Amino acid sequence: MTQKHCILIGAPVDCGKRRRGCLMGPDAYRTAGIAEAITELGHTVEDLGNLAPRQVDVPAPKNDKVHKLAENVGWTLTLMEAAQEAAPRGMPIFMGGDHALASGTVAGMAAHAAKEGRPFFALWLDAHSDIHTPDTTDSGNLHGTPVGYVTGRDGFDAYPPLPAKVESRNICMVGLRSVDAPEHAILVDGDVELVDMRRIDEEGISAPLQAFLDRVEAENGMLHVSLDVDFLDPSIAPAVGTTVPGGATVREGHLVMEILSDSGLVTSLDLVELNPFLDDRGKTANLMVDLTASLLGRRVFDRPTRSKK
Ligand code: Z70
Ligand code: MN
Ligand code: MN
Ligand code: MN
Repeated sequence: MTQKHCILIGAPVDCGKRRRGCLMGPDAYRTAGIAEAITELGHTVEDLGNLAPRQVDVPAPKNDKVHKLAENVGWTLTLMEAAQEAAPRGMPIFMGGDHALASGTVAGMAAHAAKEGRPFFALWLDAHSDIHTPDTTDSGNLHGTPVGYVTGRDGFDAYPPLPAKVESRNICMVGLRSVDAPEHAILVDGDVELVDMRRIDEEGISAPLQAFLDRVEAENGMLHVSLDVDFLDPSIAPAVGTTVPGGATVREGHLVMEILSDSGLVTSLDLVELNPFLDDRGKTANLMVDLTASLLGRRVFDRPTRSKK
């Protein structure tokens, strides 16, 4: 694959839910050797260190369950700006941090794509759909809302105005197995591409992914990948606050990353929801780094591997 300049951006966001620990994520990825794994593949790496949220005042949320609104808005501002600063220079890799960070990274990357005059697509690898709004969330955890924000749903008045709305038909969610009722209601009437675990079991993970990538390619789109640890099965990726059984296997995870790598379409990546406090001797951090390496071209063999008769 062609050489990339990868820009590591530490986003120790821990305000998107109550259970703490994701703030240690960026350093766990560094400890697991993310920079070395990338340079080994022939790419260059720059590490911007860990960012901090902008300090902002916000009005009290209508829904009093909402947790740490001001800090979430502050991170959104910081990361929206960081994405737009980094994107013209290389491939940003946002090391989370919980999934609330995607409000900033996705909005920022969408703004960058709009500036380039290219359509923007997002691949959401997650057990959850994260399409709540601050009004519909029952948990009050804003890591369940980034897709709601970037698609321009109502209820985000405290957040910065979106520089560029993401078209819901340009989002593909893969790995779904935990969707709340208000999210279900939006999704069944909408045009987000939905690949739940049943569809993966019946069709395999490659066919629906390839169909989405064909669209991205046909439209010369930019593609952001948002990888939530809970996309993976908790038996192989235990370092996550919300474990949902029945997730992707090691092999499905790598296959997705290899197909993405072959496509050459990915322009930015989030690594989210890693809680190193819950890990088992670094196994989840190591797996996330291995998946990143597959996305950036690591292979056992280049295809085809069948013997030539
Ligand atoms: C649920 C909520 C969520 C991630 C959990 C869960 C949301 N829909 N997102 N883990 N990444 O609380 O809104
Ligand atoms: Mn998520
Ligand atoms: Mn999730
Ligand atoms: Mn809920």
